[in-house]
This record gives sequence, structure tokens and C-alpha cells, in this order.
Amino acid sequence: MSARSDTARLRANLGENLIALESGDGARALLSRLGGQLLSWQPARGRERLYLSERAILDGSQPIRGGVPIIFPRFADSPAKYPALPRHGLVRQRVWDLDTVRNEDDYALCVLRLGGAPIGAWPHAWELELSVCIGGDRVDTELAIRNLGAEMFDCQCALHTYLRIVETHTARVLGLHAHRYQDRVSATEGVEEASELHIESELDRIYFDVEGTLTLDEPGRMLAIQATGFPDVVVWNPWRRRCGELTDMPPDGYRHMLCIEAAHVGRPLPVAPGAEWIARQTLVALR
Ligand code: TA6
Repeated sequence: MSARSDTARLRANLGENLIALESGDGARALLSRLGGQLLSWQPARGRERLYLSERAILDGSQPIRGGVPIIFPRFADSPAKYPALPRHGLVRQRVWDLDTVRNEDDYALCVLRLGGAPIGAWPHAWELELSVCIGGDRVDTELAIRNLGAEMFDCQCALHTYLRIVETHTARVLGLHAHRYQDRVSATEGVEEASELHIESELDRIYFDVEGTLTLDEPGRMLAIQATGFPDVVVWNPWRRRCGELTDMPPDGYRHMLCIEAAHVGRPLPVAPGAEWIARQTLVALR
């Protein structure tokens, strides 16, 4: 599917919930208020860097498959303090409020907000603020979590970033060597021995306490991935069989995506009453 027909489909389905950013230097992005989700990012000198499934459901009946879904306050089906919360949390199918859209010469910015009252499964009042800033060859995505209640809460969160890759067999991820991980496919734990990670089968790992920059290296393309404040990195590719079970992905979709997620999932993230926690992920297209 071409980028133009992708955008037309998004516009037709999301209507006013689709927000377009374009900076004067040519960087472009599309965000959805549904899910509070970055859907597309094209650096000033280059092609699309995010994966959005051509079968993504855009009517809010399920989370949008692709871009950067926001995970809060629970990651996956983790046996957290709040087991009644839905998988991956509360915000992927909510329509976020639009706070700011700014298209300038050297950057473009969108700020979205979403607040929630206490509910049975999550008895806390909270607010999230998502700021996406593009310009040149980089995109910065910042997530703020505010505790508006009277009691401390523990949460988990992630920027579930679906990166577009040319082909799984030519992609490699650098920067995870010697990090401790939990492998959610084999239900084992380990320390990464390989100097570079290849995608050769179903992959679902949480790497803990990752410092430094990761690199997604492909023939002709290279992306630097940095996180500030997110200690963990989740790497996910469903591979052939699991991808075939996902009705909102084409059968070969797994060949062209890799999730590299900035996350706070290994240990609980405490947010005190009245306090705010902020973290950021930066992607830079190096070539
Ligand atoms: O972040 C990895 C993961 O939790 C995987 O286990 C995988 O199932 C994926 O996210 C997608 O989850 P979703 O709920 O969006 O289908």
C-alpha cells in the first residue's frame, strides 16, 4: 500500500481524530487522538520509519495495530497489583484531548492529554500527557504520568513502538549485549550473549536496565533509539504463526515490523500523590 493511500484511509476512518504534523524542513508525522498514538513518522530526508498494519482497525473496537500505542498502567498480562486491568492497560482505545499543534520552520509539535477517574480495576485518578516533536531526522516522544489522587500508585508503562523494517532477515539490533532479559516465548531468563540481535523466529523479550543507545541497522538504513527515564526495552516480533493469528495484521506483516519499546515494566513505577513522572524516547534516522 502506498503512503498516499495509507493516509487517505486514515483520514477517511479517523476524520478529525487524525492530526498531521509537518515542519518546514520536511519532517512529517500523523497522530491519532484515538489511542493517543503516533501512527506515521517520516524524517526530513527519508521514508516512513513506523509500521502501521494495513489491516489495523480504526473504529476504536480494538487498539490500532502499529505506530506507537501507549501502554498504561499495566503491561501485557503481567501479574501486577491490579490483575483486573485489561491487557496493556486503559488508554489504547480512548480518545485523547488535543492540547497543542504547532508546525514551525524547524520543528512540529503535538501535545495530547488524557485523564481518568478512579474505576474498580484502577482506583486512582490520573492524567497522561503525550508530546511528540519532529524535526530534521529525529522524533522525540515524551510521556508524562500525573497522579491526581490522594494515594501513591504503582504502574507500568511503555511506548509500544512498531518500527518499519525492510525485511526481518536483513535487520539487526545493536546495543543489547550483556543485558539481563526475560524471554516471554520460552519463559526463561538470561543475559544477552550476542553482540547483535537477529530476528529469526518469534521474539518477545524484556531487557532490563538498558543504558546507552540502541541501533537498528539495515542495508541502506540505520536508526538510533535512545530512551531517558524508561529503564527497560521490550523487543517483539510475532513471527509467522502468531502473526497469522492476528486478524489485524496481513500474514506477512511480521516480515516488515519490529517492536522496540521504551518501557518501565521490570519493576513498579511509583507515582506519589500530586507528582509527575516524565520519560522520553528519541529516534534518529542516521541514514
Ligand atoms: O510488548 C510485547 C507484547 O506484549 C507481546 O507479548 C505481544 O503480544 C504484543 O505486545 C502485542 O500485544 P497486543 O495486545 O497489542 O496484541
